[in-house]
Amino acid sequence: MAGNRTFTMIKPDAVEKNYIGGILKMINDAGFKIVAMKYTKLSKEQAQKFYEVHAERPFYGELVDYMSSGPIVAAVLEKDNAVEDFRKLIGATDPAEAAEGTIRKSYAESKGKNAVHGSDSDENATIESNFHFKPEEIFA
Ligand code: DAT
Ligand code: MG
Repeated sequence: MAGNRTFTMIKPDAVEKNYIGGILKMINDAGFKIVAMKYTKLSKEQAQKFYEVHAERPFYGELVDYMSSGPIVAAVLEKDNAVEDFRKLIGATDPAEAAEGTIRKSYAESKGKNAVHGSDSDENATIESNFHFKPEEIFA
């Protein structure tokens, strides 16, 4: 059965451009409830660890530098079928390929600076939520 939680980050490009409010509105309007949220900044070491699964990919260094370059918003979201529905809401990795009405179509600037992160599985949603939040920081 699909889980009911996913993890998201509003990335440095979107924070820098004052898109936090617009993105959170799209998230709420799509029926997601915010159950944990933090305005924070990743150290280079934290970004390396968070994106460890991409360590072998050619863009890893660029991704780590970028994700630790400025503040982000980290949040845990709740909704039925959360992971799949949130991936649909954010759209394709490359905003040029993202569908109309998706967050990345509306707010992302490039494949690297693509405004938001969304977990790709229930297992990773749990791992990523635990990376940023203690259980007692999540209020359902
Ligand atoms: P997604 O964020 O859609 O799950 P992913 O997991 O394949 O995409 O990649 C993680 C992040 O890495 C992505 O949000 C932006 C960056 N990235 C992916 N492909 C890239 C590329 N070809 N060039 C630069 N950055 C890339
Ligand atoms: Mg991914």
